Amino acid sequence: MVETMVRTMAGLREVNGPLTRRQALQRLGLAGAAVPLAATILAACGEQEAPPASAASTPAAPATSESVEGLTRLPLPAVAPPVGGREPQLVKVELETLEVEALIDDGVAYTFWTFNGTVPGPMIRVRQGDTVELTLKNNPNNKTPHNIDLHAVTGPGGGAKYTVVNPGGSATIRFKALNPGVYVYHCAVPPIPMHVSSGMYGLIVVEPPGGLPPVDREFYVMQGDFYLSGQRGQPGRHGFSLEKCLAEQPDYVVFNGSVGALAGERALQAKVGERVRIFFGNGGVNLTSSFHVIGEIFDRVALEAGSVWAENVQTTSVPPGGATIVEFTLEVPGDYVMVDHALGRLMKGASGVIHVEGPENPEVFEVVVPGVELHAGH
Ligand SMILES: [Cu+2]
Repeated sequence: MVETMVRTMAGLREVNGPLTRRQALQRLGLAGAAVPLAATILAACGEQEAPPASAASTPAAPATSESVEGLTRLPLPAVAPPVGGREPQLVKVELETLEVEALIDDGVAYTFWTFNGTVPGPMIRVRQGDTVELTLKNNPNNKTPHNIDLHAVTGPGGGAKYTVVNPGGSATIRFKALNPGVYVYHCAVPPIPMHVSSGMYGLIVVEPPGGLPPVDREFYVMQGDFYLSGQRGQPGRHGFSLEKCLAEQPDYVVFNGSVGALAGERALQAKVGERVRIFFGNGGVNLTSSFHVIGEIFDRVALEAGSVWAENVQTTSVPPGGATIVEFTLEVPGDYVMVDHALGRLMKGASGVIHVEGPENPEVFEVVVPGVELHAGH
């Protein structure tokens, strides 16, 4: 049996729109909460309150500002459906590389290099023992050759050597998914750090026989660090800074391609009583993530997305080119903020929200005498 799993832009969830800085902060809970949230965390660490991500204190670099009118954030990729209990089969996957200019922050555009126009690229989901036939197309409007290295591939270069395609071209490889787990895929055309840190990464989930245990909700989140010409928050159109990349000093560290990509109307949604699973990957290209959900404890974590599960974990380490699965049950309603707990990166955009609705649960959490509310005013 041959199942075709061709992924196109039309199959992706179009949920993005331009946000003002205040809207983005509000959606992050930052206008009244995300800056205070950061302030609270920093205060708890004995640090001074830092300015928000875009409040660059240094003068803007010249010659990068042009209008970003008409540009929006990238659309978000969907979670691929579970494999279930089926037998191994041939699975066909088609990816297209797209170089696309989009907002990484309010008023700040970056030329992303992508798989299928999203950051991360589409989630590929197969069963252990499947043979995957992967076709990589390079959009004719692109300027650069691209390829793909999948960490789920057993073979030279993870497929990269034989999938280099010029604009307008395509290449196809077949590989057997030998090992279960969650694996990063990425472009590996030199300069590799430029391709990867411009957004060319995604996850391939290889489920074990019988599939992963069912949960109520699944989410797909990837962290990435971005290095721009010009300053963080500087309005205009920006390219890539190799100098900053090699110095490992990103302007932005974000989940799913932009500041506020998973906040406000685009926050992840769940209900009290549900069990959720996050497939979390780190595209990097440089920073290791200390992945944490504020106000939750991971009931179990697939360490480095391998076959060993740890229980009752607060923060899990996810290296560049690595991934994890975290699972937890939601007992109390509210907004739960996903962060890289290297919290300086919070000011560079590394947060996203899980919005949980449902009845209060005073046995688990109750406000007895509230403190004062934090306000964003300075
Ligand atoms: Cu590339």
